[in-house]
Amino acid sequence: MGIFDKIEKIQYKGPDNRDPMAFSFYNPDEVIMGKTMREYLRFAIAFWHTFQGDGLDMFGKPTMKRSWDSVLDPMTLAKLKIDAVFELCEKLSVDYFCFHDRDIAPEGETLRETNSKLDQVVTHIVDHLKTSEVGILWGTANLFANPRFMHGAATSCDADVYAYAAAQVKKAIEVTKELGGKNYVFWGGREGYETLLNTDMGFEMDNLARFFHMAVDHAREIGFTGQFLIEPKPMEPTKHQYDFDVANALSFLRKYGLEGHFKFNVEANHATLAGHTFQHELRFARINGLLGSVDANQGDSLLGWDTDQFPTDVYSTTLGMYEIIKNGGLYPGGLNFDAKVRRGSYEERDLFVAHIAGMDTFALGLKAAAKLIDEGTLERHLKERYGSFETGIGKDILEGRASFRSLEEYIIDKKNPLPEPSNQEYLERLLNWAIIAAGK
Ligand code: XLS
Ligand code: CA
Ligand code: CA
Repeated sequence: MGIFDKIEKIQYKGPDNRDPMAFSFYNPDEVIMGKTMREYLRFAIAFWHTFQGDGLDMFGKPTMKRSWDSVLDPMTLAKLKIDAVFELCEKLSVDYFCFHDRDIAPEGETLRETNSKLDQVVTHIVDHLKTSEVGILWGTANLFANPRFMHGAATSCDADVYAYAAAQVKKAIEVTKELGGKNYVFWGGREGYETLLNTDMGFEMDNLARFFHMAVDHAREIGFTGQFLIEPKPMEPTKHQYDFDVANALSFLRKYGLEGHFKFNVEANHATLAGHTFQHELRFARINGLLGSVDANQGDSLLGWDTDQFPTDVYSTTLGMYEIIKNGGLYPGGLNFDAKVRRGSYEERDLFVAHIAGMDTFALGLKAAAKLIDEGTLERHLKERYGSFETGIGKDILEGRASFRSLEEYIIDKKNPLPEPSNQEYLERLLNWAIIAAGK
């Protein structure tokens, strides 16, 4: 007997499908630009939102109705939810899930006790892995929920808290390795500050770097070969998070000699919170060779916080998939639905409806982005736009033959230069055409 017994495996029914419980665009084995959709998209379910989210908000009580609501024993419940995540992934044709240590097992009095509870659940996951195609995209440690982390973890003012966080991450990396996890994520949790009046920013950032170096050393020591990922976020829960955005976190990695050990897990909602588009953050990571994985969700432009909604904006997923195709895919990363159903979508069936919506939106985005690339207008336009650097003075600049003196000599008596027009409106229309064509 399964948890979602009333629900059959979700089928692909093609673009004309209007059944919320079937795919219109996600057809796992369809080949797009040389890879199957399954290979390009590498979907993952976020354990925390889907199995721990109860609909509680600052103004009201939990709303979610779940089949496991009557199960009271914490360890029985933990194992049941593991059964449920495998069943959900299999029914949705999702190949991975992601978890925090504290999502999958309850805490004990001491870290030793907590670790032993975690081990029991991990053994249960290992049993599932023996017979299932589903795997772990990434693991991580929850270094933000317990009151001990109120002033941060690796940036805490308290050395015992720092030690606790290190021991917790050590165990989380070991568990991720044991489960064959492809990546390990560091999201800054409470690594940031509320006020500089009580914060030694330089000291905290040095300590954070020490922490990352220890993580790199420990991974090497135990032979964990998964990709380490930093997930930037500008704010929330702290006023100012240290890993503000990709550019900021990259300068941190460079300053502390950590580049080469980390890539980025770009979350769409964190990008918009930082005042960027999703595509901007993906592009910035990609051009620096550091686009590792994606937290596939969306925010609400009228709400200034991390709403973690399921992605349904096809413009954004098209531009996102454009970057991902240009990146050659995300392997060993993937698209993790770090998204929660709205408080009013409280039925178990909504978990399926929401994931199907997100998967379909990314699948359509993939098809539209592939059309844009195939058709080539954007690339041609880009080449023309920078064409003046292909010959003459432009070529001299690129090939290092120019100086301020030679450039002055070249330009000083010429007429004021007028660059080519930008064609922005036409290019935006091109995007519409690609989406419409992909939807047929
Ligand atoms: C919170 C983050 C978090 C990370 C994993 O805003 O998105 O869920 O993805 O710790
Ligand atoms: Ca996230
Ligand atoms: Ca988020």
